[in-house]
Order: sequence, then C-alpha cells, then structure tokens
Amino acid sequence: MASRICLLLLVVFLAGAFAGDVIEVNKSQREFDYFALSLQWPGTYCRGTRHCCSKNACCRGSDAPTQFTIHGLWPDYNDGSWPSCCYRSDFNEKEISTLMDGLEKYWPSLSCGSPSSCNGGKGSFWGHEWEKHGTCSSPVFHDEYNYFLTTLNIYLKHNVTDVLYQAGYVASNSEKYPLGGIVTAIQNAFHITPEVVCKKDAIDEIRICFYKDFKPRDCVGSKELMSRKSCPQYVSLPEYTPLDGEAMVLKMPTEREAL
Ligand code: U2P
Repeated sequence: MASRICLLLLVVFLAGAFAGDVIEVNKSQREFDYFALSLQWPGTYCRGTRHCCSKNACCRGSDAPTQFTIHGLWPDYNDGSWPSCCYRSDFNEKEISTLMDGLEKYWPSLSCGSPSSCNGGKGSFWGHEWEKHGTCSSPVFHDEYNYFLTTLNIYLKHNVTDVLYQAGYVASNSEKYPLGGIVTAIQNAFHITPEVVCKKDAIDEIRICFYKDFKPRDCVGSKELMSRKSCPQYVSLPEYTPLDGEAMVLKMPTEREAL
C-alpha cells in the first residue's frame, strides 16, 4: 500500500514538474504580436566612425549608404517588450549566399565591431539579427533564407528615404525639420504611425511596423512620440561626409588591433 502511495506521489510530482516546464517554455517563447522593421540613418550612425574595416559600410567612401538601411526585422509584443534568442540556431551565411548583393547594399553593418551571438560568442551583424530576432519570428519564419529575403522585400516596398525626400526632408547638416512633419509624411504614405528614435536631435532610426501578414500597422513605441520621449520637436537628418581614402588608410587598424 505504502509503495502504491509513493508511486502515486511520484507520478503527481513528475506531472506537476513536467507541466511547469511546459508552461515555462511557452512563457519564454510566447508567440510575438507584430513585426518592427527598424531602419537606421547612416548619416547619424557613421559620423561616430573612429576607424575603418572592410565590413563597415560607413567606410565605403563615396559608396557609403545615403539612404536608410535595415537594422533588423524584430518580432515584438504589444506591451512594448520583445522575445530574443528563442532557440539555438547557429547562423550559417551559406544559407543566404544568393541574397548577398541585396544584404550588402540594404542591410550592411555600419560598424567594425562584432556583436555577440545568443550563445555568447561574437559574430556578424546578420548572424546577430538572425539569432536574436529571426529565431523568434515563428510561425512566420522558420529559416534564415525566408527571414532575410522577406525583410529585403518589405524594405524595398516601403521606401522611407524616398517618402521623406518627396516631402522635402533631405540629408542636411544645417537644416532642422519638424518631427511632426516627418511623422505625417510617413503616415500619409503608409497609413500608420512609425516610431522615431533620435540621438540628441539627429534621427537615428525610424521603425515601421507590420502585422504578421505584413500589412502595415502602428508601432507600439509610436505612442511615445506624443510625450517626445526620444526626439525633440525639431530633428536633423545629418549628411555623412565619408572619411577620405587617405584618412581611412591612416585610421585603418592593424590586423593585431582589429582582433
Ligand atoms: O533599442 C536598443 C536595442 O534594443 C533592441 N530592440 C529594440 C526595440 C525592439 O523592438 N526590439 C529590440 O530588439 C535592439 O537590439 P539589437 O537588435 O540591435 O541587438 C536595439 O538596438
């Protein structure tokens, strides 16, 4: 009798422990609510460039990007938080080798640093974005190729640089533009409110958001626009003057420094 009770208690204990695990796993990898396509303004990012290396697009001289480039496609929650590093998937650049031209052009790294991967190592910008965000984009994406391909496609379909250009907001080191005007230009083009992130008064990033079927929707952070949390009322879109060839060579770290 006693052994039967023990067995019963063991079964109840294991069932409880197992159920607890399942709840925990589901909780930490709860399905996301929407996507944020985060775009970075190279003029703001690149002016912080202190030294050059081949992978840094700020170092491409006159070919340095002059349009918003992709930072990432991020699965987000409606409460303002987001999941990250959802499962172990070591980035394999070979899987996206056919997308390289587009990635180099529209989704380049703007720094020489190697961001950390989910398992603590150091890797490429793309590897970081895939491991941290791409792995949390299920059930929409299950593999690198579709994640990067779709991100490139929605970026090309929503040309924020052109929308701002058409409204008269162009790169300048002297002009300041009303934040409200920039937001309105994007609202008129895509019928949604973006999130705008600034570094002091310079636009650093613009995020446009999408439902899981890629129909545009408001970003959760767009509400913060009203409280002017990140950006002042007048903002700039700095022009980036690339380091000239000679300066670049002088500032290029030795191989030892780069390691
Ligand atoms: O905003 C600072 C960094 O936080 C991460 N972030 C921000 C907003 C969001 O919706 N999701 C998100 O992940 C970004 O981290 P990263 O991808 O660069 O590692 C962002 O740079």
